[in-house]
Parts: sequence; structure tokens; C-alpha cells
Amino acid sequence: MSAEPTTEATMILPPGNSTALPLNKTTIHREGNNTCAPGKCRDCAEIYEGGSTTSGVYLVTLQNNTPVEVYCDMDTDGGGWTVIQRRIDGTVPFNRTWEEYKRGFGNKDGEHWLGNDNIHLLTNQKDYRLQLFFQNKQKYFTYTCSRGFFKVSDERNDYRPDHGKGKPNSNCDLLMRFTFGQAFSTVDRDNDNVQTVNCAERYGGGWWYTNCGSSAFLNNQRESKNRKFCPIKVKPTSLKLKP
Ligand SMILES: [Ca+2]
Repeated sequence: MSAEPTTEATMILPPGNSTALPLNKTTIHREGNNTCAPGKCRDCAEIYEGGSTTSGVYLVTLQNNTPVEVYCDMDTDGGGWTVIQRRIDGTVPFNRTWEEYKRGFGNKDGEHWLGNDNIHLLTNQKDYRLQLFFQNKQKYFTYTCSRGFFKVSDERNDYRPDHGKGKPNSNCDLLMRFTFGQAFSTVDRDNDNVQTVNCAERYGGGWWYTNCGSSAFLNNQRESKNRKFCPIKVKPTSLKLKP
């Protein structure tokens, strides 16, 4: 990784190209000549536009003057993607409480959830496209939602996502369609539509569960096999946003 011009804002760690990330190595970098003041950019797209094109953790300032460290994917699809979820190998557990999902958890330079409050603030400051990255068997998929912009409501409204009004018309839209308007659920808060089961508890993840399936695998720790619920071997995933 090359050294960049020094200003005050921080950037921490390398590329978003998935599997073999050095989770424990954290390198502190600096932003380039940004059009926004150091640390005051609102997302990774603004940081990228300012000339910082190395993937890693940067400081951004969200609505209400909220400073948050985010992982910026500067390599995929023109760069400038703000990562809200990332998994690599399952080192960081995702079967977390409401409070943990609210605040976020994990390491920004490795596996993490950005936090539902932060995702709410981020998605309501501009119009963002959602991109999903995941692996199925040996294949990698990068899907970008095209139906509309991804916005998540606040805690009072249970962090419900809005994907826009149109018909689902991409693989991303189709995969995420059941999360539309759905309240977030966690092991300790069952907001799903299955009366007899807490999907978050059964599958070991927090998500916008409608029933227990569909896109929820992105955050799950368990899957059903022969009527048993077994640990998943976690493969690389990420959820990213870009204006
Ligand atoms: Ca339920």
C-alpha cells in the first residue's frame, strides 16, 4: 500500500478483495486532497472523489455531526463504496442483541456490522444504491440493486428498509425484496412474520426477517440441514452503499 499525503483524517487498512485479509494488522493511513475537510466527508464516495483511492477504514461524519469509522471499498465498480456489513470467515459472531446491532460490532478492518443507527443516518443523507457481494459454492457474486435507493428508518420504526417503489428488476432487488418495509429482528427481539419461531434466534443472526429465509443468509450463523440447524461455514459477504 502506498503512502498518501498527510492530512488529519484517518484511514486504516487494505483491499476489499475478500478472503485473505490480515485481520489483526491495522495500518493507519491518511486521506488525500479531499474536497471535504479531513474526517468530514459524508461517505466513501466523497473520499474517493477527493483522491483517496485505497480501500481501507476511513473516518466519515454522518448526519447530526456523527463521526464514524467505515470501511471503504475503493476497488470494486469504480470505488467509493461505503461498507455496512462485511464477513470473511466467521471469526466475528453475528448472533447479537438488538443493542449490539444498533451500535454496530466487529472490526472495521475485518468482519463487522456498521450499526443500525449509523446505517439509518448514512442512508438518509443521500440516495444510495445497495450492492451485495457474496460467495455461493465456489462462485462470487456482486449484485447491485436497481429498483431504487436504499434507506433505513430509525429505531422507533425498527430500522425498516425502503428500496424504492418500482418492481424488483435485478438479482439484488429480488434477493432483498422480502426485507422491504420489514422490521429488524435480533435474538432478543422477534419482529419477523413467523409466529412460532424467532428466526434470528434459530438462524443466529440479526436481519430484516420476514420468514427465516431469503437474503438473511448474509448475516446468519446457522442453516437448516435435514431438519437440524447446523453452523454455517461463513464465506465472504459484504453490503455496500454508493450514491
Ligand atoms: Ca417470530
